[in-house]
Amino acid sequence: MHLPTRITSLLPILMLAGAGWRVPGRVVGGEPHGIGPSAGPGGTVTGRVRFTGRVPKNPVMDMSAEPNCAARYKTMPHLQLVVVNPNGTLANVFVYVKAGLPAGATYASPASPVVLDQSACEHHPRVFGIMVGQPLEIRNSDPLLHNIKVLGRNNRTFNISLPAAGMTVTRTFTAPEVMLTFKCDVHGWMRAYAGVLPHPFFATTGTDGRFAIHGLPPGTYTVEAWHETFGTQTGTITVKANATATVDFAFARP
Ligand SMILES: [Cu+2]
Repeated sequence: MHLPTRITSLLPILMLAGAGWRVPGRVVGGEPHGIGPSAGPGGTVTGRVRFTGRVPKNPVMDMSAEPNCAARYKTMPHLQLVVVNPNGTLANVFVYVKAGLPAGATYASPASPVVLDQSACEHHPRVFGIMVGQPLEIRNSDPLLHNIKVLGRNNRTFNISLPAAGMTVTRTFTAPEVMLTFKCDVHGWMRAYAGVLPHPFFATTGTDGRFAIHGLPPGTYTVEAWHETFGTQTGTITVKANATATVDFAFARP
């Protein structure tokens, strides 16, 4: 793996900076990264994803096999299997247009990468969308080895070793797939999920449980909401030009 000289020279500094880094063990809601890339003028689909019922407790991560990770936390963090926001909504829900786009329409993928960071022995973000052909920059911000494995059904499976802080590798995906699973061979608790789509009409809920998908041509669409623990739900929505249509979802503990 090629490591640029500039990064190599920074490694000792990055490793020193990482050595004193401690993160309180708390449930971190999804970042407010919920807006998918805009596809120009058109209608908007927006909504929120509620959670009903008793909030399940996420198990504590077992970092006993990796003291270097455990040392980063004052108290052990919890798995992020279900992240319910204080307002009763659900974070880390991937919402996307599943059907209804004009037949034969194609959409250019952005040149700007989506970044998947390995930080404090977790993937960040945990749930995200990316277009077919769009670069995914996989980065290690920890001064220890992460081995990122992608388990694809439609895309080729790969396995990337990033042994030091500051290392990055870029990959692209060739086919739509909802969802691709990312794991780390070294740290069994690490998980991330990517929705790979041939269009830009997707978003992920964050700390407010909301999503917004912009730039849809007028039409009737099937919109799907995916959650790693609760599965999928679909809704049907009609979008008019320059107008906002709302579709809400609600997941409950089975
Ligand atoms: Cu790892």
